[in-house]
Amino acid sequence: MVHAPYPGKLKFQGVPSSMFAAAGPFVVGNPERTVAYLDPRGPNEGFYSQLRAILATGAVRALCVSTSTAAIEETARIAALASELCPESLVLVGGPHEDAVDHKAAHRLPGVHMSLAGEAESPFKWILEAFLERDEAAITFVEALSPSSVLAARLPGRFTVTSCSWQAPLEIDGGPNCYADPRPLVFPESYPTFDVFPSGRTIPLMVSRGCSYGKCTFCSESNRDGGVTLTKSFDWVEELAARTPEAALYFQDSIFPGGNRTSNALMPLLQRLGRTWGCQVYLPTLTRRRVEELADHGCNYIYTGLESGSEQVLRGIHKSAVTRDLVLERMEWARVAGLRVGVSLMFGALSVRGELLESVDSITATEELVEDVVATGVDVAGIYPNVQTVLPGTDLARGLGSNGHELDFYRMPRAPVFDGLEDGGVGYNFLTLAESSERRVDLALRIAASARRMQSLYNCPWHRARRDGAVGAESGVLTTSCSQ
Ligand code: B12
Ligand code: SF4
Repeated sequence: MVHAPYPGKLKFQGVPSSMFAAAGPFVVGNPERTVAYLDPRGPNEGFYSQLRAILATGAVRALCVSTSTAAIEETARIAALASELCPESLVLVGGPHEDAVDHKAAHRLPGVHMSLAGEAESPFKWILEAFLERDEAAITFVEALSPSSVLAARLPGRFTVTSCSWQAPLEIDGGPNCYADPRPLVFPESYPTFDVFPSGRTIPLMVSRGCSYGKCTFCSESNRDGGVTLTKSFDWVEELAARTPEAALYFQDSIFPGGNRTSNALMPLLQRLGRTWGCQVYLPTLTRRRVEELADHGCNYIYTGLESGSEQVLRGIHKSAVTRDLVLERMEWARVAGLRVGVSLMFGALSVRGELLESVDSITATEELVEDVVATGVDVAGIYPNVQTVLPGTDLARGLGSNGHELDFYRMPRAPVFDGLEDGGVGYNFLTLAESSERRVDLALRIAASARRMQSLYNCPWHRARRDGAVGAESGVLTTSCSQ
């Protein structure tokens, strides 16, 4: 399993939860097989020589790649390497890019035999098992696999299968996915360090899927149907924590879920564990009581997207409830409760029609908002400036498409001026979308300068470690030692 390297600046050292979720049922169901993973984070040459060496051993029967859109050119490079070094091995691609994009990877990337979008757990297991039980080359296997044989397997979940030897993708609705619970089935060999927490290690985990708000035009999360799925039980959180004593917990759910079940079951459990923990929040739904509840149960860090200080920009990206007054009120509550905050900003916003919403005035408004946040006295762990990147499957991408900007999500344009930002150096944004004008270039320089200032003033040690290149690769064998 390979988590395709992200060629920009990584916001978090999380665990590749998408990839682990896809692989979980296969790993659990095939204990005699070895499933190894590589998570290089960035596309360094060390990773490619390690991959080359592994593929050249001839021991890899299947290479499964989980890719984001930004990493798609790296995925193409990985598939090409596999074709060259182990042409008989099956190359299977999936992940956030495949889930969202119209043109599927098995039809676009040479060397990819099959790709899976959506709830891939059951088809992933079924395809790999079917391939591994035969002793044949991948191309022979995929050419013999017909859409009707996949349909006949009656696999649960909603997913799309694409084969390089079929004309069109096959969309399947097999009913409820029996693996929808966010409870992890497989685990990495070690966990990363988040310097916002005092402990040496942090366990990233999720107890829900989806976003309770889900309306932001630039976010793929908004387009997932079915709302929020909460885990059925929380007892596994305790087992997970016990695997790494002393580690902090970081809930990487898009938005940490609220409601009675989290208050009555999860919060007391977290308090009992006595670990520090953090989570991601949507400020408009954060009441004063909720802030106190988080702090009283051991939470010491919240991360949130403010995006912009301009009302016009917020309206244009459908996040207008995150007003300046609301932000400052919530920051004051966080200060009183003793919570540290991490703040994400998004410069360079476009409307769904493709008009540039950002201006010198809106940049100034965002700078003022940041100053006002800091002036509340809340403990700011970091300010993370991004540039809006167009992701496939979003309202933004669809709107741009109907306004004459059909984007090829297999080609990632670069904007070196944004390389220092968290997001922006890779992909389509207001600068790389079309011919750039002098006004857009000036604005880009202004954004880059503003972002640099914020980063130098307010960034936490964890950010500095990444900037200095301290983020290493992660690799190992997937284990399943928690009770299932
Ligand atoms: C947790 C999380 C992270 C974690 C883990 C990332 C990961 N993909 O595993 C961390 C912190 C590392 C992370 C980083 C980033 N993330 Co993120 N992240 C998420 C989040 C909130 C949840 C992902 C998750 O675990 N979902 C639950 C699982 C079960 O569902 P799933 O992801 O759909 O996975 C299923 C399928 O994709 C498929 N599948 C997955 N992998 C594979 C592999 C194979 C071989 C197959 C066949 C199938 C398959 O099966 C899975 C099970 O059904 C999502 C939002 C979301 N709702 O998905 C954003 C999201 C995936 N992230 C996003 C982005 C942009 C990023 C960053 C680029 C941000 C940044 N600048 O740092 C980086 C990229 C990292 C990288 N190396 O590629 C975008 C991706 C959009 C896109 N089209 O690429 C999302 C969708 C949010 C958004 N903005 O819209 N992220
Ligand atoms: S940006 Fe955040 S709040 Fe908006 S839809 Fe995506 S996950 Fe939800």
